[in-house]
Amino acid sequence: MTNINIHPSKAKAFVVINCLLLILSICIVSCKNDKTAPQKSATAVVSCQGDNTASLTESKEVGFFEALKTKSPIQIDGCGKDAIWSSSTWYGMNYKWMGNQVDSTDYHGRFKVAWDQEHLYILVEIIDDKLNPTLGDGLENFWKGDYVEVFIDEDKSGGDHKFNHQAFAYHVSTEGHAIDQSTLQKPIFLDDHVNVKRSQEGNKHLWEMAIKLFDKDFDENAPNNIPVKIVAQKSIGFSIAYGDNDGNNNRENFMGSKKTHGNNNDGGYINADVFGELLFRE
Ligand SMILES: [Ca+2]
Ligand SMILES: [Ca+2]
Ligand SMILES: [Ca+2]
Repeated sequence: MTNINIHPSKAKAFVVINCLLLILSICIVSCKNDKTAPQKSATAVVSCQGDNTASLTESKEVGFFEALKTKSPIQIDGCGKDAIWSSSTWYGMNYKWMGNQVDSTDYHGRFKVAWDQEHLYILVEIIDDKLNPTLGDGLENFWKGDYVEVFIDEDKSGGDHKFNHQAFAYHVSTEGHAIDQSTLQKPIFLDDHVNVKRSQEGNKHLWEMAIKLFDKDFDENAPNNIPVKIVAQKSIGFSIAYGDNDGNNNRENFMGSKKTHGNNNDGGYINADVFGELLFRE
């Protein structure tokens, strides 16, 4: 038997180093677990919102908007700090489609649009006094919580799209999902179409999105649908809206980017005829 005498200060250092190694290994494991977690990302808790100025917001009754091309891909982090955003126009999404009149503390919404070959980018700024999770009452109530709805008709054909994919009504949830009705008449996740991150400062919420455009041949059962490349001077059917729920278990207001949106101003999820228009410019 060999006796090893270790100086007490060295023994202390040994214990401290072992503890640090243990903490490091736990951290590495939990980071790995995060990568494989099925949940979509929620809110960025960091304070990172870019445009705090009360810059002019343009409202467009007929819902015609223009997007400028970004020279570099936009970083989707909910921060809105990319260069293209500072040179893009704020458009209003404050036409009351459904519900009672709101004041600017209950709801106020505006958005910017930009593009590159791969994506339509949208920066949405919402003032909302109470944020309710979209899927708090289950997937079947996907339109009842707070959410941003993005309407896209890639070929501007108009027409019925309720249970087909010749146009889309993406219900972008607070949990980061993109939901629309399937051909089997059930809500499904189309998360591959919309990459979204949110940030929050007080009652102001930024939703930053990169959206791939899919045409009428999109097949929800096929693994490899190919998005459409965006080019200058292309235009698409487009509207955007916010469903505001402040805790009454329903959509209390539906506020949109265009003065009217079809039957009862709730025609967008059924008929692409009612959408406005978005033009991609250099
Ligand atoms: Ca509200
Ligand atoms: Ca279409
Ligand atoms: Ca709300």
